[in-house]
Amino acid sequence: MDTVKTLCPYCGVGCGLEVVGQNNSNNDLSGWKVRGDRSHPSSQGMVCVKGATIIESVDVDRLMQPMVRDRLDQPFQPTSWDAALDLIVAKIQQVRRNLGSDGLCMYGSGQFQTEDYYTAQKLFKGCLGTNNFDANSRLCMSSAVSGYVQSFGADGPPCCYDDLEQTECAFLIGTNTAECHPIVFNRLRKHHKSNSQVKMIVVDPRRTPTAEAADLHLAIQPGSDIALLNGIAHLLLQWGKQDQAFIAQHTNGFEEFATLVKDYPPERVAQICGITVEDLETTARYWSESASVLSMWSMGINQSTQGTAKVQAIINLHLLTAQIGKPGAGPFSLTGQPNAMGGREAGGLAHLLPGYRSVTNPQHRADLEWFWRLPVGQISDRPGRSAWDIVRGLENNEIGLLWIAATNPAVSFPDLERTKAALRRSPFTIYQDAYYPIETSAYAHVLLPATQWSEKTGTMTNSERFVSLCPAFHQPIGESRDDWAIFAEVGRRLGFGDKFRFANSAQVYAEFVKITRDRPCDQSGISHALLTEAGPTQWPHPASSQRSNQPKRLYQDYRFNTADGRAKFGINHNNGLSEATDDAYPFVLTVGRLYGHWHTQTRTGRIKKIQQMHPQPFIEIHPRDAEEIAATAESWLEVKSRRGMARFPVKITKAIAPGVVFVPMHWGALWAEDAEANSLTHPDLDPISLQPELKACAVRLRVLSNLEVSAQTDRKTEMSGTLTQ
Ligand SMILES: Nc1nc2c(c(=O)[nH]1)N[C@H]1C(S)=C(S)[C@@H](COP(=O)(O)OP(=O)(O)OC[C@H]3O[C@@H](n4cnc5c(=O)[nH]c(N)nc54)[C@H](O)[C@@H]3O)O[C@H]1N2
Ligand SMILES: Nc1nc2c(c(=O)[nH]1)N[C@H]1C(S)=C(S)[C@@H](COP(=O)(O)OP(=O)(O)OC[C@H]3O[C@@H](n4cnc5c(=O)[nH]c(N)nc54)[C@H](O)[C@@H]3O)O[C@H]1N2
Ligand code: SF4
Ligand SMILES: [Mo]
Repeated sequence: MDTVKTLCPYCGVGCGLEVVGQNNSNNDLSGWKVRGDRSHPSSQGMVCVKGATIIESVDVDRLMQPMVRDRLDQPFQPTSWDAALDLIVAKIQQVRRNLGSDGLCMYGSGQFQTEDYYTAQKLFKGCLGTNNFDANSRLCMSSAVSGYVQSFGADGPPCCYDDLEQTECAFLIGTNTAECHPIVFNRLRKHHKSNSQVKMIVVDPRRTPTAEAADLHLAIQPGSDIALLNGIAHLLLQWGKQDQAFIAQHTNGFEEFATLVKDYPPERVAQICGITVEDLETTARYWSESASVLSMWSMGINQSTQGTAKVQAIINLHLLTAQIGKPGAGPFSLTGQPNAMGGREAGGLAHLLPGYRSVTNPQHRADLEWFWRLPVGQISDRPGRSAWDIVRGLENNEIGLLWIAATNPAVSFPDLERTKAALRRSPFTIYQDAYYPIETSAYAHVLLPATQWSEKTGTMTNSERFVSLCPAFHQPIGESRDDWAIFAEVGRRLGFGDKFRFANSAQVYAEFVKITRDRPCDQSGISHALLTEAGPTQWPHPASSQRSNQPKRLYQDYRFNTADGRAKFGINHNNGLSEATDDAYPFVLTVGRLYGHWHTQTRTGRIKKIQQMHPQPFIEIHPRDAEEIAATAESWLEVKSRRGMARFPVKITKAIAPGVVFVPMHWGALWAEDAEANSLTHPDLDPISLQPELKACAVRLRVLSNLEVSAQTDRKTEMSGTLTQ
């Protein structure tokens, strides 16, 4: 039997896995088993149901070979890799002639390995000279990135998981950690349970399993987080609980901040948030009385038109009280995807370059031009198209070639009807994924089969900056190829042979780490060989460093990455939701996740145990609201927003705040009829992070008649039918 140490390819917790089985000549994976790796520093042997069952999805419904078609209404025809790559290269050249390089566009994913990300940046931003590479992290972590940059001068979560066991007060806001980062939550929960003085506060309009475990649950109204955070600051200042010395020596903007929070007295804040003054005061008291406070957040904060401002408002509280750079303290964004962190390091958003660099910074562009041996001025100084800007570009005929990899925008983008209409306009779409069918395959002209976890070797960085190696341990399924290798081959065929001489992904990583040298995310001392020998390694890890003397936390010396080394208070008022409720659309819809499923179900929908755990979509509604619209436990609701419609069976529960309804994001067109959450959402963006407000829109509800319910439940989704639209 072989035992392979690897990383779970689902969430950003980044649990170490041990996969045990026997490699056989027919590539049969049925005998392989997965268990937690006790030696992994982040997860210490724990796994959740997703990690434990991952192997079951690896060889089901895989895309086996490249496929092509001229038009979306035609069936796909199998083709060879050579023919598919020649076609792609010819199209790229044609688009460059007709529209210039900015007519090309790639949309990638936090599920890429760092080597995939890096190769794509070199091809697009370097060789082709367009910054049109964005990733699904734009829908996920980009507000955390811009919040950190605004406050600290650089990205990078400053905390580590050891803080979970050292904190005196965990402040969880806009995160359902128990279901979405289960092993982080296990570690925190254990600490909380065994130390009575440790406090846990959860801020979420839903009483989630996370909130169930808290000492204090603040069920605030969606879109009121900044009022709450400024209200806490108001009380801390009123009580004189700020750390004056830290503020004076290490921050800027305090005076303005103190003036701002005068506008947030307790009564006003309680009223905006829909909570009691007493609960607000208790929260501020926990903050002020705890020797260490650790904030954690994810999509309930980031996915908002004020996402960056919300992140800054959280960080403000840490600056006010000097709760940073020490054990058990700090503002900790929990990364969603397994390698969204690696994506940030490799420059995988349309405004970034590898090594935490920015396309708008002349020195940063010059660094990369020199390193990649490109002519001066080759890298564009304009940020490329962010996720939603791809839809606008397609609508305006500005995109000639769209290349989508490792993400399923035909389910996960906001305003799906508009998104789908835009995808249908694309002159040429390449879709590179491991599975078939997937909702987005319906919008592709070329399908490229990608290898995935277990059959490709590469690195991923988790939420606490640990880089782990995920080695290939069996043959690729079908004719699938590694993402980085596909990008490199296209680069060579376009005439950039000298830039893509990589024989394997270890060489790609070795090149990448060189440009992280002396940058905040310095990992120039890490290599595939080191990760194999010594195991997961946390950055910063410069070439000269010893493993043992690396700081686990950033900013222990209180020197921030700004010009004067000081962190900055953000000055932001609470603007509320981008789409407020009104008489026509009186409810706030919020959309999120369930413990067992992963996003659009490409893997988890194909795992029996998980399907049984979450058999169908539903809508959560408060008993008071249910009574008002005359819904019973057996009802189905039609949900309409200004953009679309969906239908769900009802779940009446006090776990949701009155006036708010919740639906899971997991059911796209392949998995249920009319249950796409994003047919309802809107694409309004945060002006800085360009992240859409996927967490909230205004809807109205109608109870379906018995006749409508039976018609709805009879309509079975024909997978192939959906795919040839
Ligand atoms: N099981 C599972 N785990 C996952 C994933 C998955 O698909 N399935 N995906 C991974 C990814 S990529 C991500 S990004 C993370 C996401 O992890 P989370 O952010 O924890 O998950 P969500 O359910 O999207 O949203 C979290 C909570 O935000 C709350 N919320 C909504 N509006 C507001 C608001 O205005 N204010 C506040 N304070 N809260 C609000 C919702 O009620 C919800 O409970 O999970 C990762 N882990
Ligand atoms: N309303 C609403 N919408 C949301 C959200 C929300 O909370 N509310 N959350 C948003 C967030 S945070 C996220 S992260 C997105 C997620 O949305 P998506 O990224 O669209 O969802 P996934 O189902 O994770 O799609 C990942 C795809 O990558 C493929 N894949 C896996 N590994 C590999 C590989 O190595 N190579 C290649 N080429 N393919 C691979 C999988 O088969 C799968 O098809 O959804 C966003 N949309
Ligand atoms: S907590 Fe996240 S990384 Fe860990 S096993 Fe579960 S899905 Fe995988
Ligand atoms: Mo995400």
